[in-house]
Amino acid sequence: FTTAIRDTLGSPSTAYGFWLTLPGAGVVKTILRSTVGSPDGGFSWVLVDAEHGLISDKDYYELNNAIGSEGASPIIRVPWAEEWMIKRALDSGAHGIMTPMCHSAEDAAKVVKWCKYPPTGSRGYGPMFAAHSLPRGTNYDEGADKALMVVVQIESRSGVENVEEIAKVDGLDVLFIGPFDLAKQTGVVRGGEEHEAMIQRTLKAAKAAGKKAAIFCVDGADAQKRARQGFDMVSIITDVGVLAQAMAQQLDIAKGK
Ligand code: 3PY
Repeated sequence: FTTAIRDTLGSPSTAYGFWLTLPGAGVVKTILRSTVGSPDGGFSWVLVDAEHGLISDKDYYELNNAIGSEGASPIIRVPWAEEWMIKRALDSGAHGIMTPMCHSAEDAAKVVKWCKYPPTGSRGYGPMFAAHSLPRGTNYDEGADKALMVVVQIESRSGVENVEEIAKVDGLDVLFIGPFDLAKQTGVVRGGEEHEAMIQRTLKAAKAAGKKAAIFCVDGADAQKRARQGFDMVSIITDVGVLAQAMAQQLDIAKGK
């Protein structure tokens, strides 16, 4: 089987997604439906943020089904790169996993191993609900290892220093830059020259190894810039970012400001 995100990444188009930090199917379905009718199909993925968002593993099943039913792929960012956390996210129907803070090829190889069934990896077996976010009739057991996306975040000094080795790890699909943590962890200015050099190095390493490159963006203009630079997957903004901005703007209009 395949997924919306894998299909989009296999085509020349950029995969546009957004950051979900709020639980509840209503929020995510409302956002996904806002792009219905968009000529290029709107969003192909949603990052379900269980690291920093208000989302916990009890929310996964509902969110995965809601996102899958709108023709997009749920990618769960687990709180940390831990085998049991990855297993619970995949068993709830995530189309992909993202782990924070990948510092080395060894870190990346562990994540791949935890995402795949034996003999390739060590994922425990129990996908009673995993196919519910996929079309009826999906042969989950047969296709899971190939179809589900393995994504690691590059957002530390050692992550960037080892990025060429990380990119070569078999079974890894995407190197995802977290620009905020990258700046904090390395002590450089976000948006400054050094920061940008680390971003470009990661992009280049991903491409050289035949992997996909992704980045978190703060708004549509930022996302457009990154897509033009060759990033395969861009997150355009967060759910709460849009809510806060739009509410403040409408209040200003109402008050004639
Ligand atoms: C970062 O920018 O550090 C991220 O992980 C995305 O929010």
